[in-house]
Amino acid sequence: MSEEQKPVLIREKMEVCELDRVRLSLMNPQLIEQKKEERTFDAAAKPYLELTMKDGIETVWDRFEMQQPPCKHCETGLSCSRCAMGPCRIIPERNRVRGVCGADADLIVARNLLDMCATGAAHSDHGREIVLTLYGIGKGTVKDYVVSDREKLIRIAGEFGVDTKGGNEKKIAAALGSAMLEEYGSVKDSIQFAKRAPSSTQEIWAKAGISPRGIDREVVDSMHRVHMGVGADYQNILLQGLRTSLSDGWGGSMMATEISDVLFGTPVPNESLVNLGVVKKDHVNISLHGHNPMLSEMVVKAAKDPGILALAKKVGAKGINLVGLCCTGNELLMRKGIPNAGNHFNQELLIATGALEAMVVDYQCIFPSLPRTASCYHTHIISTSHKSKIPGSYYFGFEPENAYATAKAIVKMAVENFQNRNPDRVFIPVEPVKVTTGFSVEAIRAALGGTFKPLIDQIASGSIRGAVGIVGCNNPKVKHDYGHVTLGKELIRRDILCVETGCAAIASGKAGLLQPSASALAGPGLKSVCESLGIPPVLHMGSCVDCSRILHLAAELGNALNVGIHKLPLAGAAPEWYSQKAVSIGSYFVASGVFTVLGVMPKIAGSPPVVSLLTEGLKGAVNASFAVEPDPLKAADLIADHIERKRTELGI
Ligand code: BF8
Repeated sequence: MSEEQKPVLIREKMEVCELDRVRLSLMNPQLIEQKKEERTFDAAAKPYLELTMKDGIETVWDRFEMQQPPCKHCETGLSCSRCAMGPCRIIPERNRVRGVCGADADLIVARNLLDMCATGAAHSDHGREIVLTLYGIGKGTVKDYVVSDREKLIRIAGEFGVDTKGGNEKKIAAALGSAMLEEYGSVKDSIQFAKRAPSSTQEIWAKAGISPRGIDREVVDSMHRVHMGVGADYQNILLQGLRTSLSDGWGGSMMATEISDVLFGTPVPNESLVNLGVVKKDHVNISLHGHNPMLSEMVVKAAKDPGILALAKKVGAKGINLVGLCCTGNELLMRKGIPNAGNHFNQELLIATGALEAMVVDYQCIFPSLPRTASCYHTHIISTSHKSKIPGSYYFGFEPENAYATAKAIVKMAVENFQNRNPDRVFIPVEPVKVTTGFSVEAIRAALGGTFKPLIDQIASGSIRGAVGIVGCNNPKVKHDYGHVTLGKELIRRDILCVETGCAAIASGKAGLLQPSASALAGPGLKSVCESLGIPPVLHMGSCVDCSRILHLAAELGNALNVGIHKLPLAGAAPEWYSQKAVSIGSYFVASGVFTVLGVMPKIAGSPPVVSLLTEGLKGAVNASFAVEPDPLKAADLIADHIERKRTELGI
């Protein structure tokens, strides 16, 4: 691939802004003021929300309103369009109690949920691309990436039984890459990283028949079961959901996390900035949005190219300012200290700064409507994944083998677009907030002096009551960031340590909870521990695949105490979840023994037996269950009660 690589415009560039504006700009000023407060808790987002409403630029909240009221059958999981005899809906009052195939409400709800879980677990494929790159480095076909954490490469290779004698890095990379690629579709009945879990947790999985196998196998198994005429028992279907999610958490996602660390460095605590104020008026601004660090890391490298920097000066910019968004933004924030512009619901508002030359995306959580939003400004949407082509975007085929040249072409295109910026529309009225991030499992262990014992001692003494993983997204059913921030604040006030990933972590960052000074908001026990270690009471552990770091941390604590994860004073929460991936993540938390509270009701209310199984019945299989609680203060009560129960059972 030459440096002359040119993008392909996927269908015509969207020029729809004016159409949207006629329709949306009918709102009166009072209504705009009211909606601004109702829609977001993110102070930096409010002026942009006001601007988009005044200018009639469509956002996720407008589309959510357009979709109201929802179909109540779909909302409760009681619609099925799985086969060509349908679509079917269960409406008992109209005597529609079974679909054409004979499936009842419980089966339809369970199949829909398994479908969602397996779709979510398939995000593990992101890990495969990273592992393929490691393999390519070993084989010499990939030249633009290197091993950055050799110690971790050798440690993980040891876990996989790869011969590391002689220390030939390429040989080890090829052998580990091959072993991990094999892991995806393995014929073995277990996966390697599941052995990190405490033995009693592994025994629980074996007894329940959900010991995770390779992710490809579990996803195909799930798809087979939801095929018409295969799975007919809702309980059996839901157990497969747990198994599939485990193969994501302890398999695909864990491999993504660990090999990303090998290639790009294991995160250590570092400082940076978050919110929409990270955009710079006098720089070329490029946002990196999506999930896979392979693209964003290479763009970081390309943005330092002297020729490109000279071009930026030539077009009148002071330099190139990269900002992260969503989870690839989390990866850059953790490893490189690249500022982060925000989470899921900041993506459209970032374009409304009027100062964004390009939004570069790979996949997951990218609104398909972004080119429409961008058509209101000079911003280019640049897509890069053959899996995620977006009409109205400029597409570059990004592959590990052509990574640097492609990244350079992308940055060059963004720099050249600086001249098309309208300075009168640049709007950056907010200041960014400081954050401390980078708490990998290794970094937490190092901060504690090389062992988890001090943390365990603090939990045993009661200074810290327990720990909670707050994860997941934004959802217009919840005021943007309100669920994450309110829950986090309430838990730390009760001396419960929070570890966070994904959009939840960014929400906390924007609210100031990722600063060591936030320990002032914590209860006395947690406050004194945080002050003595100089850490925030909410620890940023990374992106959504890095929920596997939370599993790993829980496993380390369980192994240190020689108990299953379900016995520990831990919980999970997803206050604003929306995606299929979040269903998989919540499910692997529960399947691993972690009580998990959801802030948004899944589409299951149409089957009381399914609701009962997920909120109670699962305790019999995995010693943990889900709860649904939209009010974050009440969710904090549920979590604190659970943690105290676990403490009592442990006798601490
Ligand atoms: O993978 S938290 S909105 S960006 S799905 Fe998406 Fe949700 Fe954000 Fe990260 Ni995760």
